[in-house]
Amino acid sequence: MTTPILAASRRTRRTPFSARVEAAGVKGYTVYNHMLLATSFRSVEEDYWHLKRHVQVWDVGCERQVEIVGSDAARLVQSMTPRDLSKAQIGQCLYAPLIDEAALMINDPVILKLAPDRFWLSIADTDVELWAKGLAYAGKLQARITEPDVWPLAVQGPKADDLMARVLGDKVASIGYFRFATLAFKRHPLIVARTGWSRQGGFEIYLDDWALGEKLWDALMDAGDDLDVGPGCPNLIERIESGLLSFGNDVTRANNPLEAGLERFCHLNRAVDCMGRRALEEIAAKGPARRVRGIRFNAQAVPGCVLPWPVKAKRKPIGHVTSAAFSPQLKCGIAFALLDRDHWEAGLAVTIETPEGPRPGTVADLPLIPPGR
Ligand code: THG
Repeated sequence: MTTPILAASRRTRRTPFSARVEAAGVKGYTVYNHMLLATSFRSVEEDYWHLKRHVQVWDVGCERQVEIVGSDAARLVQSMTPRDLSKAQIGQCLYAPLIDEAALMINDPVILKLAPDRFWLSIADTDVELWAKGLAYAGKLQARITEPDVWPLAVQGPKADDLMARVLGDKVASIGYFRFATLAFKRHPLIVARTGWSRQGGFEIYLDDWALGEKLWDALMDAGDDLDVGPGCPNLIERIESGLLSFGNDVTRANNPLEAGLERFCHLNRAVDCMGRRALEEIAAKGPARRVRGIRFNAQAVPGCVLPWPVKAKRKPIGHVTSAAFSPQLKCGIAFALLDRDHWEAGLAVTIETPEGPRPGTVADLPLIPPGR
């Protein structure tokens, strides 16, 4: 069998860090927001241990920014999410589900409030720019919507604070969780946030000057020799252990935020003027029909392969697995699964129909590994 290759073109856009990612020996890519995103460097499991022990630099330039500016910007952003943004502060990052009029998920970005009338939606893999432009046009809103030239670079892992201080100064220590500040790199101001798609701690640097990309990458790599800094990317094992949902995999356009387990970001008891409010209230009143849950299952290894996999209880279909991996820490298979009501309680015995045959498992709460363990 020949190994399929991903043919790059203008549509699979590169980032200012792409040449460094290639030089570092990237082993695989996925496509995210029409851009290349690395999936492993050494192996997913080696990358996992390195991320949990040291510090990694990730090219997450594919986390595109949808910039919304104007006198109606705040109103437009609020209309897209059930999370209450009325008390959001400048300098705050807010993880927020975006929903349509039927309360179905559009995306799950991190929203950065840059000014009272200026926001960045740091998006997952759907075309939020098109959605927002359509809403602004139809609603005759004063809002300019663009995808600016900004490419986030994440620095993740337990030694991220040390490495960041060496390159961007001691001020990084004072950035709170889900807050951002503007710091200088070679006299160029950059937005730096304490966020990132792992639970190992770290930052994201929002690079807005292509020419500085390789200089920033090299500065981080050169400053961290003794910290065992290395290239990395969002890690499948770590993110399942930590309960970080992947839009398009674990949550899709067919799901609402209550099914996704994002009720803590749905403020239906407040005066939130969100277009999906009515629909979401109806779903909340009945309770969601299914939910994203964790599963632990018997396995020595979990090969990367085509999902979803059926999940059964007492031989009856109750849902499907949307992401799976072998957890070196828990020493078993771990998965996200979308499970029907009445079959999602923790401890329920299930069977997962993997491509290699049925495997016994147990439903578990998320995250599968609580923070700090
Ligand atoms: N960083 C930035 N942009 C992004 C991502 C990111 N865009 C795409 C994707 N990731 C969006 N998805 C998520 C999912 C979860 C989180 C962040 C982005 C996350 N969640 C915290 C948690 O679940 O523990 C909750 C955060 C909170 O309490 O507000 O971090 O990673 N720039």
